[in-house]
Amino acid sequence: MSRKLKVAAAQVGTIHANSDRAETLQRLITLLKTAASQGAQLVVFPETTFTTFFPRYVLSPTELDKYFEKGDDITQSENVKQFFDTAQSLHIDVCIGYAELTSTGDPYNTCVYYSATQGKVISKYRKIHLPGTSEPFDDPTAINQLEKKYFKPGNLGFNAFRAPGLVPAALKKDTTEPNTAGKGDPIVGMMICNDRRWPESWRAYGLQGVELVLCGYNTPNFAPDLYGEPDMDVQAAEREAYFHHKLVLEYNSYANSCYSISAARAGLDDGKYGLIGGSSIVDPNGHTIAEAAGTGDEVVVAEIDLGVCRYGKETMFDFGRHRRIETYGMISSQTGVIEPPLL
Ligand code: CDT
Repeated sequence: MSRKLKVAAAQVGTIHANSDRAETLQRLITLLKTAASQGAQLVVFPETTFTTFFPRYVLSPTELDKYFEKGDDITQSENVKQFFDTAQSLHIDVCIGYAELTSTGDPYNTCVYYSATQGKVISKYRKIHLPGTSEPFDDPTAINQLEKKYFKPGNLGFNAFRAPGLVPAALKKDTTEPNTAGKGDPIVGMMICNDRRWPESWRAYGLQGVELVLCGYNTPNFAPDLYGEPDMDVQAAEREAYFHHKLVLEYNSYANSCYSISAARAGLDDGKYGLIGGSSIVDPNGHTIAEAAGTGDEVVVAEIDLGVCRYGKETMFDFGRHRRIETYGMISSQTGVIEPPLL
């Protein structure tokens, strides 16, 4: 059964610590309009899209506060309302990341799925795998990633959901059709940046029949205190960062027979903090079918057919037939490594 739709990744180039928020918002709206003009029905934006990637800085509570959107409905936030109003008027769905401060004062690294058909946010995800450290490095030249200091780990789990209005004639709930697998509105899962490196994130969605994984990211091209090989120069580290980014998207899209759309905050922030590009769309066989060319503002578009997800889900990765959960216990009961005893 063919279920075609046009999707896009909106890559966002350099945003400095002192970039004007209103100007940044206009750039995002331009990307939205570009995607719509190319027929995209859904656009994925990066992690913490509306500002620079602030977890790299050591910030006072007052400085930190300005990076967060307050309250429980991002679409009504004064700073960004125009973005969602534009998505509505263009009739385009959006997944976008932001720093969330809830009405009860809890900080999360969050993304939402805004459905133009519904005129509201229909799903929210809060980043579960927060990388980096809780305190800054002693070495003042090291690049920090203070996500564990500034955010709480996500508390919403990996909940897949159906995105209405994207594919024509989607099978509805009251159907008399006994086999609904591979029919109906697209099954979507969201994750944020570092989550994509963890197969657990993908498999949690795979077990819900996910067809489209959406992931925004801020991936440094060079952060030797945090990842890569300690002796790598910037060029080698950057090559490795691109390689691992592509590796995890291609492999996990394949192993869960789903499409994935990833969107980068890219470019050189403040003249010294480099972030990789590589925004892409990957198919259920693990092939990258569209990819950003550079590290600036750029829209990557592809027509996809969710029907293609079926083959893998019904053969190699038919979980119901092939998974052996009686042997997987330690995956959910044990966090760190316990090596076998020495002989
Ligand atoms: N933002 C984010 O999660 N970035 C991590 C790298 C952090 S360690 C440098 C990532 O997985 O890309």
